[in-house]
Amino acid sequence: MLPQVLPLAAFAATVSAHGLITTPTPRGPGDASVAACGQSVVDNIKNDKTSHVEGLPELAAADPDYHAEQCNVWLCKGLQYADNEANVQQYTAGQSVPIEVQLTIPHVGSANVSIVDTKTDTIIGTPLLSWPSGYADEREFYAHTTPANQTKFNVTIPEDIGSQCSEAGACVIQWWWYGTGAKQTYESCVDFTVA
Ligand SMILES: *[C@@H]1O[C@H](CO)[C@@H](O)[C@H](O)[C@H]1NC(C)=O
Ligand SMILES: *[C@@H]1O[C@H](CO)[C@@H](O)[C@H](O)[C@H]1NC(C)=O
Ligand SMILES: *[C@@H]1O[C@H](CO)[C@@H](O)[C@H](O)[C@H]1NC(C)=O
Ligand SMILES: [Cu+2]
Repeated sequence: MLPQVLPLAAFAATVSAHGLITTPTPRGPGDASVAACGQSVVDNIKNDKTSHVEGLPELAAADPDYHAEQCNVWLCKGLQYADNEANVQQYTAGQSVPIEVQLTIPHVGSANVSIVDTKTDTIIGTPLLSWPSGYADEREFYAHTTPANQTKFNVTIPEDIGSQCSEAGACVIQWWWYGTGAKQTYESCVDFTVA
């Protein structure tokens, strides 16, 4: 049943979407995410991969499959590494990594792109890129003048990253956007290792 539902869900996402990393392949849902966060969180994400985090904590808490020690919806929307072993990028320290983001509904606010330690949900070093304000501005969006570098940019893997991200699953590149007026948070993650 699921394969027949997926194309429809993908189509719906292009209509109602807010934002998501499109390149490299971002973390997506699967059985491990269901086991950690529950079916209702995963159904919400499958229905619109680009939607906001707000609402997911309540969905998770009400689900009998929710395991608080495994599911943190404020990190990659709770999506689990175990479902994404086929999507791990291999980088080197100092490498410039091209990233593309799809923005389809704007909500002006702040954003950043960071390397996050998944065990502690903390940013390693400082954000690789940061927009303190003015990200996804409605006026620019509808005038088709959104700066290109909000959706297509390079990040540089820090030279001093060391061995913190040598193991797959230990680190993600997380794109995080908060629409101030909408009070909505969007997260999308890329799994990677640095040899
Ligand atoms: C990254 O962006 C989010 C959303 O705007 C913000 O809450 C967070 O404080 C930022 N983190 C850093 C380290 O700038
Ligand atoms: C993004 O592009 C704008 C111009 O559209 C420029 O002012 C800004 O400095 C650029 N930011 C980065 C991080 O390259
Ligand atoms: C990213 O870096 C590559 C290689 O340095 C460069 O060709 C490309 O123009 C950059 N992309 C953006 C969006 O700045
Ligand atoms: Cu919205």
